[in-house]
Amino acid sequence: MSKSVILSCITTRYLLFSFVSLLLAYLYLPDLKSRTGRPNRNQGYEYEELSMTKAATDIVYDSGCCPLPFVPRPSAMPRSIPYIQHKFTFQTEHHGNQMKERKHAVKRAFEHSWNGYKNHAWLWDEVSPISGGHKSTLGGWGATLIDSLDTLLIMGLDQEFEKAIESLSDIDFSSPGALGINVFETNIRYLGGLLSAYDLTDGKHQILLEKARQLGDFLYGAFDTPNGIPQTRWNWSNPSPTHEAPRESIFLAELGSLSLEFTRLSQITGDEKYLDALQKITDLLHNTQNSTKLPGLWPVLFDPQAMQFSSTHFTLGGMADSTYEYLVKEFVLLAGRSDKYRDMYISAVESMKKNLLFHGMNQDGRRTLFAGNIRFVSETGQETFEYQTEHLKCFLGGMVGIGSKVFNRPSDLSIARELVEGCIWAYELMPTGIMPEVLYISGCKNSRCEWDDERWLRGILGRSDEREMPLEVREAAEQIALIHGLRPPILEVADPSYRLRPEAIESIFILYRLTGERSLQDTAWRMFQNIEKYTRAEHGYAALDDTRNTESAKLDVMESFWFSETLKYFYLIFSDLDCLSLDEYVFNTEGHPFKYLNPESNEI
Ligand code: DMJ
Repeated sequence: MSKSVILSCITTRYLLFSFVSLLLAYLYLPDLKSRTGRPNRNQGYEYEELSMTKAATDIVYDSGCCPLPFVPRPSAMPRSIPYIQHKFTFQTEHHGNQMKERKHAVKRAFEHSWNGYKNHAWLWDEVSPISGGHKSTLGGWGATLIDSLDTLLIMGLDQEFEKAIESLSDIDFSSPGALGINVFETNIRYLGGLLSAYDLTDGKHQILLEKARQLGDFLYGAFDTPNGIPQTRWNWSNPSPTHEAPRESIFLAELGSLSLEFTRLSQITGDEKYLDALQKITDLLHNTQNSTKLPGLWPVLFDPQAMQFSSTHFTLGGMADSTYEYLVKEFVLLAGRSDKYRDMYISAVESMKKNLLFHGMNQDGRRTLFAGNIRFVSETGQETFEYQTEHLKCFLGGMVGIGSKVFNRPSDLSIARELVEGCIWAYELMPTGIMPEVLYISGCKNSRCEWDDERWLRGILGRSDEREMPLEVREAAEQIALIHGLRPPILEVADPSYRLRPEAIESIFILYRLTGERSLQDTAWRMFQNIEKYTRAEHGYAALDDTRNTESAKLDVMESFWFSETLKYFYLIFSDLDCLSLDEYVFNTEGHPFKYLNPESNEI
C-alpha cells in the first residue's frame, strides 16, 4: 500500500489536512496519478494487448490430458466507471476524535485475536479461541496468517506483518497439507490474501507474488478436466490429479467466485492463462442465465457431468451468494471490458427485484427489505416462496449499492439501503444485539405491509392462509413465540448462532462510503460493542451459540474471516475515506482489496 494510503488508514485527519495530503500525493506519487491517467504497465493493466492473440491450440493445463482452446474475450476496450464513493465535505473535530477512539477499539480486538493465533496456532489454519488449541481446516497452509496479511497492513501492525511475511517461505502451496481441497475457500482466502497484500505493498515483497503464483498454478490444476469445469471439492493426489469432470454437484457460489482472484493474478503476472481458465465458466453462466426456471437467476446446484443446473432451489444466500457479488466486481476489475458481466449483473438484479425481494412487516413501520428463496416442486413445478433471511445474505445491500453506482441505476440505491436496514433491524431485534445465522419473518412480497398481529401469529403456526383465528390457536402461537424467543415479526429462528460473520458490517461500510450517511457509523459502533461484549474469549473471539440469549454459551471457533473481513470492515468504517477508497480498490468476497484502474473516468 502506498505510504499515503497507509497513513490514511492509521490516522484520522481533518478536512484541510486530508486535502493537502491528497494534493501532495497526487503530485508526487505515480500510482495515484495513474488513477486518472494512462494504465500502468507494472500493475498489469495493459489488458488489451493480451486479448485474442493466443493460438487456439494452447491448453488449459499442460499435463497432456485435455486440451481446451483459449476463448477470445468479448470486449477488449476499457470503459469509464463512474466514481463510487460519496464526496464528503465536512467533519468536526469531535467526530474525528470519536472515530479515532472507535478505530482503536477495533484494532485492540484484532490484536487480541492475532496474539491468540500467534501464541497458540502459528502456521495452523485456525486458533480455537476458548481452549487455545489449533486446527487445520482449510488445506493446512496457515489460513489465518494469510487471510490476515492485508488487515495487519491496514491497521499499521508492520512488525507483525513482517513476521508473517518471513513465515511465508515455510509454506508450500504446491502440495496441500490435506487431501481434500476446497477450491473456493482456498481461492478467496489464500489467493485473495496474497494478492491483496501484494497490491497494498506496491509489489515490494516478491515472495507474495511468488506464493500467489505457486498457489494459482496449483489451483489451475483443478481446471484440468475434460469439460473445463473445475473440481471444486478436489481430492488432490500427487503426482497426477484426476483429469475427470467433477462427479459431485457444484454449488453456484463455488462455480462463479474464482473470477476476481484469477483475473487479478493474470493482471499482475501478465500471464493470461488464469483468465482463460475462467472463460468456460463465464460462458456457461451467460448462456444459461435466462433459461432457468427463474430467468436471471441460477439454481444453487450445477451438475458438471450433465453440464446443466440441477436443483430447483433459488437463493441469493449461502451456496449462491458470491457468484452474484462477483458479476459487478469483475466488471469493475476488468475496467468495464466485459459486456457479459454487466448484462448478467443487470439480469440478476432485475430478477431478484421481481422474484425474491420482500418487505418486512414491522410494528413501527420501519422500511426493511429482504431477499427470500424460491423452491419449485420437481413433479408439479409448483412454486413456494420462503420468507427467509440469513446473515450471509447481508452482503446484498453492499452489492446492490455498488451496482447502482457502477451501472448508473440510482433507484437501486434505495433498495440497497433498505436491504441494509433489514440486517440492522435483525441485529437490533435480538437481546444480544447480534443477528442470528438464519431466520424466517413475516413480510409482504409486492407492496409494503401494515403490522398485523394475527398474521404474525398465524405465520408462527404455519397457517398463514387461514382467516379465522380461534382463541386457543392464538394462545398456542403466543406460547411458541415465548418459548422460542420470537419477537414480532419473527416466525422462526432456524439457526440462532452468530459465527463472527462480516456481511452486515460489510454492507454498512459500503453504504456509508456510497452515501456519506454518518448515522451508519453509530450503528456500526453499537454492533461492534455487542460483538465485543458477547464473543470475547481468552484467546480471541468465539462464535456465539444463541443470539437470543444474553447468557449464551460460546463455541470454540474463530474462522479466519473474522480477521480478514469482520474486523477490517469495522476498522474501515471509522477510518478516513481515502483509506482503501472504493474508487481504487475492489474487495473480493473475503474482504481482500485488489487495486483496479479506471482509465478514463470523467465523473466528478
Ligand atoms: C466468507 O468466507 C466469505 O464472505 C464468503 O463469500 C461467504 N462467507 C464467509 C463469511 O461469512
